[in-house]
Amino acid sequence: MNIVPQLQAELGDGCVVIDDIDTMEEQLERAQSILMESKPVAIAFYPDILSKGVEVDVPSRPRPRGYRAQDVQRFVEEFPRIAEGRRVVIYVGSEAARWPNMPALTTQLSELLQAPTVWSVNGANAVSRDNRYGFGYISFGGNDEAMKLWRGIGPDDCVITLGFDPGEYSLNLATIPAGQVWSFTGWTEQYGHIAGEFRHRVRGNYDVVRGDLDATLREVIPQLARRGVGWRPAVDLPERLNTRQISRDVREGSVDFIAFYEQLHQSWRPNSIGFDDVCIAYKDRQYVTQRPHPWIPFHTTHDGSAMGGGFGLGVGAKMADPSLHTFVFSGDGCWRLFGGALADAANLDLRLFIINNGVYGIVDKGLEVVIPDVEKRRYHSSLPSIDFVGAARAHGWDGYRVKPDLSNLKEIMDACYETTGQSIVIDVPVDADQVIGLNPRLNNLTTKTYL
Ligand SMILES: Cc1ncc(C[n+]2csc(CCOP(=O)(O)OP(=O)(O)O)c2C)c(N)n1
Repeated sequence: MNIVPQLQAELGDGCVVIDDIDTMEEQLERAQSILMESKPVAIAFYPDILSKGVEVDVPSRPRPRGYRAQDVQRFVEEFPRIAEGRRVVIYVGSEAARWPNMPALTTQLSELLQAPTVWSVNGANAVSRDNRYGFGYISFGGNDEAMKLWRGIGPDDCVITLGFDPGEYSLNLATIPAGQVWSFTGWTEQYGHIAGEFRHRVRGNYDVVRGDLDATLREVIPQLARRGVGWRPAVDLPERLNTRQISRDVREGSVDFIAFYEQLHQSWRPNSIGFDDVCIAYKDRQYVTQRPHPWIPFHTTHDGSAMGGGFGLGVGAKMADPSLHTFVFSGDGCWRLFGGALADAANLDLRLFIINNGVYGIVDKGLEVVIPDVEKRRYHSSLPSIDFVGAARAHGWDGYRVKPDLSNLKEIMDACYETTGQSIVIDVPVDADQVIGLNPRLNNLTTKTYL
């Protein structure tokens, strides 16, 4: 099977084919420059290349960093006048999470502008949990306060986007109905852009401030502070970001998934990283925890949304930096897409939680909305159960099953933070009917689209 045309179709220049050993350095340099633009790369080697010995020297060449001075100048001049007396909302997207020190910078900006702040699930990594102006995650698995705020935005409001996640899971394909949007970005060819911009996703005025987000904010914040930012209406700051009542009454043998995530949130230790696969974890974790944790950035796979991708990200992260405590949260359905690869990752010290609810849960709950008249057995969503601890051991991993009352979760987390060299599967029994994070995407879906 030739997968190169498929990779070229998906990644364009990011598909680097090495078919001539003499041009390998050049090709790897090209791959590096694409990665420096935060874009994905797949390298395909012809088989006869793989069998040759070669010395390559491709030194790391960081891309030039900075911001466009005239954009910053214009913003600091115009902002106080345009935003005078108006509410300013900050939206933090995943681009912001690329740069160091962003949690401190976003807090400074929120404080300076007295701006309620929301974030996409990957943008959360650029937000501090101590940001008083934090209203929460929006859209898929979004917090109630953040959703109320975001849905209430209208022509009188201004929005500052730090990065722009245009996808279905972050903006639900909607345009931002604010009267004024300033889009801060250092990227020019982002997914979903038109001519390097997101003007088509904004109802009112749209201005771009170009530059690396950390460099731009380090310039903008002191300049605005000196000039003054004008008057703004007072904002009531929420302490708790959720208001829905969710049943804690779960099927016998299952954990209360809210309590599970609350306890996990207290258990993280420094130098951790987490990945959520395409399962309820990628909407329920952020709903329950509300704010990011400083010791564990989390990345979810909602952009491609291909089940099993979270496992690959976890393997990649661990191989790139073995010192990172690496946690993957996947579903019992997703397992079916990577289970055969387990033996190859047995000695990676990976930690894999299987959120085991016995169904393709997102599909099962989604179809109730999309095709309400079809009887449930035709969803084909129930999954024959697997002994995940047994399967883990059979593949050279260790395995644990979380007790319904969570009484062994502390012991499991202690084991997760021991670096023994052996990977661990943790089976988490969950009741599929305990619906926690919401899925606003469902309202867009019809029988002509795919879940
Ligand atoms: C490769 C792939 N196939 C199908 C889908 C559609 N899909 C989205 S979520 C989902 C169910 C996932 O099931 P599971 O891993 O058990 O997680 P749960 O939703 O139950 O938490 C499916 C089939 C997808 N996103 N990717």
